[in-house]
Amino acid sequence: KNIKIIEVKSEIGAGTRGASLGVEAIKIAALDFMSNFFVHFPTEAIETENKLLFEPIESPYAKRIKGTLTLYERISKSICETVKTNWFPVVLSGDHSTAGATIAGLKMARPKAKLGAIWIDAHADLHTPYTTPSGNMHGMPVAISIAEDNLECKVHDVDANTIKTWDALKNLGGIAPKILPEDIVFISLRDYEKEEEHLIKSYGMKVISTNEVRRKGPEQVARSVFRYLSDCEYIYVSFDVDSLDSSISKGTGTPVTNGLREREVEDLISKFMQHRKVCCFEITEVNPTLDKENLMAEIAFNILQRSVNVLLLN
Ligand code: DIR
Ligand code: MN
Ligand code: MN
Ligand code: MN
Repeated sequence: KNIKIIEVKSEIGAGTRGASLGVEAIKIAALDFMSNFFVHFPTEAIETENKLLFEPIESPYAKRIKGTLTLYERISKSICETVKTNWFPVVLSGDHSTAGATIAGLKMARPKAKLGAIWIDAHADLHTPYTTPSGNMHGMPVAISIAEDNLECKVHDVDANTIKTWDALKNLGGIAPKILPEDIVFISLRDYEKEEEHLIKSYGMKVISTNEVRRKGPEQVARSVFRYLSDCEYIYVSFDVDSLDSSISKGTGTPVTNGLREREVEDLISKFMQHRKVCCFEITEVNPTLDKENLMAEIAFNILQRSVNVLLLN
C-alpha cells in the first residue's frame, strides 16, 4: 500500500489542553528510538483552528463547534482526495473529535460503498449536544458519523445556532449517515454515560471488552470482527490511546482503568492491518503535557510503526 500521513494537530474538541502536541511527541519518540520512519512517507498537515482556545466559548454543549465544522470540511476533503488518488491515509490527530471528518472523507470518496469502523477506545464517543456531560466535541464523532441526535435521552436545551452547525456536521458531503450503527465495533469500551448506553442497547451495537480481547487473543478477535463486518466493503480503524490501561496511558486526557496492555493493542491492530478491506488508520489523543518521559507517544509510535510495516507488506 502507498501510505500518506495526514497530520491534524488540533485539540479544540478536548477538555484537557495539550493533545495538539501529540503528533510532534510521536515524531520525537521516533527520533529518540533513532528511527527514520517519518522520512519515508509524504505528509500533509491540515491547518488547525487552535486559536479558538484563546476565545470565549459560544456553545457550552458543543464547545468550538464552528471551528470543528471548519476542520471537518478541510479534513474530509483531504481524506477524500487521498483515497481517490489511491493512497492509504494514516491519520495522526490531536483529539478524537476530527475522526468524524476522517470517516466523512472516506465516505465521500466512495459514496455507494458500505463503510465499517473499528473503534478502539475506552469511550463510545456517542454523545450529542443534547446529551453531552462535558460539551467536548471529542465525545461526539461516532454520533456525528451515524447522524444521531439521541433526543430520546435529551438533557439540554440547545440553541438554534449550535443545532444548525451540528446538523451541518452530520450532513457533511451531503451524505447522512456515513456509517450504520450495526457497522461499528467498539473495542475495550468501558467508560460511557447512560445516554450512550441507551444508543448501544437500542441499536444492538457490537462491543468487545478488554477481557474478551485477553481471553480470545488477537487472531480470534480479528476474525470475529471481520466476520461481523463482512458486508462492509471498506473498514476504518480508529485508535484512541485511552483504550490502553491507565497504568500506561497517563499521557492522554481521559485515562481509564481496566484497559488493554501495549502488546495486546499492538498485536490486535497488526492483525487488523493485514485485512484487505482496511482503508485508513488513525491514532489519536496522545497528550505529552500530561506524561513523564514521553511514554504515551513512544507507545503510540511503536504501534504506528508496526501497523505501517504490516500495511507495507500487504
Ligand atoms: C465523556 C468523555 N463521554 C464526554 N469522553 C471522552 O465528555 O463526552 N472521549 N473522553 O474520548
Ligand atoms: Mn475517543
Ligand atoms: Mn477515549
Ligand atoms: Mn451489517
